[in-house]
Amino acid sequence: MGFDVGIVGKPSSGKTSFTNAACMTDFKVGSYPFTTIDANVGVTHVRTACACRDLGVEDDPKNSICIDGVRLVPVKLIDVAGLVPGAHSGRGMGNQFLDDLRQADVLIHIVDASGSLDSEGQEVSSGSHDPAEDVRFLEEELVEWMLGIVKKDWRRMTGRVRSEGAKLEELLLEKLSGLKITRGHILKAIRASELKSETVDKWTDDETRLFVKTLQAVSKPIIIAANKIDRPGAEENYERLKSEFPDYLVVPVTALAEKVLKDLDKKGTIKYIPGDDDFSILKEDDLGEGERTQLEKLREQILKKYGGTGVQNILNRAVFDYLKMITVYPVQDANSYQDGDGNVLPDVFLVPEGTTAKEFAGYIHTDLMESFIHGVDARTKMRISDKHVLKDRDVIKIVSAKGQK
Ligand SMILES: Nc1nc2c(ncn2[C@@H]2O[C@H](COP(=O)(O)OP(=O)(O)OP(=O)(O)O)[C@@H](O)[C@H]2O)c(=O)[nH]1
Ligand SMILES: [Mg+2]
Repeated sequence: MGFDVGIVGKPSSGKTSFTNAACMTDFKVGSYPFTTIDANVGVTHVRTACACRDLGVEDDPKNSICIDGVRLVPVKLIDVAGLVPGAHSGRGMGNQFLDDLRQADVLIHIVDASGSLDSEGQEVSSGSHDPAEDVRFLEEELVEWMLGIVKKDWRRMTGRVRSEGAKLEELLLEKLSGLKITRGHILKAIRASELKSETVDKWTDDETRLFVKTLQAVSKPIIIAANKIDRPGAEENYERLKSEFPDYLVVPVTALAEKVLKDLDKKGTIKYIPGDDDFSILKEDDLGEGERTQLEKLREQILKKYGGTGVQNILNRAVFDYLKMITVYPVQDANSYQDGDGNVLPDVFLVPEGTTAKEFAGYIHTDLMESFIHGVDARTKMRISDKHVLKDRDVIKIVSAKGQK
């Protein structure tokens, strides 16, 4: 199972900087709008406590990384072109970037919290732009985009529901499946909007819009990165964003600081684990006087104050709080926690909360689900049935009729 996080926001808000910091990529960053045109795709990680620690074993991670008992699980980021008001009707880079977001499971909205860019990404004097406006217009654009897709062939579709008794959710599913929208998302959105699918031909424009807005919130929830938190005025705006949008998750972020720390860690100058609220200096001599002062400032004014640079924090919250994922470790030997090649706890999967043992087998391989016999909880060595609901950090062996994993 892969998870895709869409990185969205107006031009120059720091989307590519965030992606580079998270993925250690080198995509082009620039202080002028529309530096990014074609989407950049990178791989980063969410962090969780690794099962190796409580099992007391040394692990050999394959599909992920383990540093000092912290397991880093890969997720994909899609960094798209900047979005300007009216994009759905072709302004700026238009709709293309929206199409790049089809595969996203969750969106991180990179907001310039310093308020020094207008809604088109052009520099204005610091603090003169209200970032709350950006939050509103981005959602508006997404809803318009989805509405355009839903409304296509609307009359014919609603006619089929009325005269042929076709199911609205099935017709919508066909239209929207390319957007990673599931039947569950559609049903949830109809319910939450208090609408009836049988009478869809009588929905008013406002009701249809409400349904699409709910569908967007359910299928591609937005969380907000108050980026450039290191800049003057950003803290105030961050506080205001939190109080103006109590239903959103707003996380203070500095993509710039995260990149600095990771680069120094890569060089071996400091030790910094992404998401930590501190670092240690390993090679004092590699740092000039100015650099040391900058680093100390970063430690006090960012890491200590906000509990980290926010890059890792927002990714973790997107995957674990919003998408409600848990981590499960498949093994072939329930006693040694190894795969067939002797690797201890080689893989970890992100699966939705509520996943059963049999569904988990399906995530590993379709064959394994089809020939599923039972599972074994490697922590307790107990047999588990197909319907057994897995917990976070479970270590599971699947026993199937077609060989095992
Ligand atoms: N101070 C500070 N500057 C940042 C931060 N993140 C990005 N920047 C700067 O903001 C400018 C724009 O960064 P990009 O990452 O290219 O922004 P973008 O959103 O990808 O822009 P487009 O691709 O044009 O839409 C660059 O000058 C970055 O150095 C941050 O956390 N703090
Ligand atoms: Mg960019």
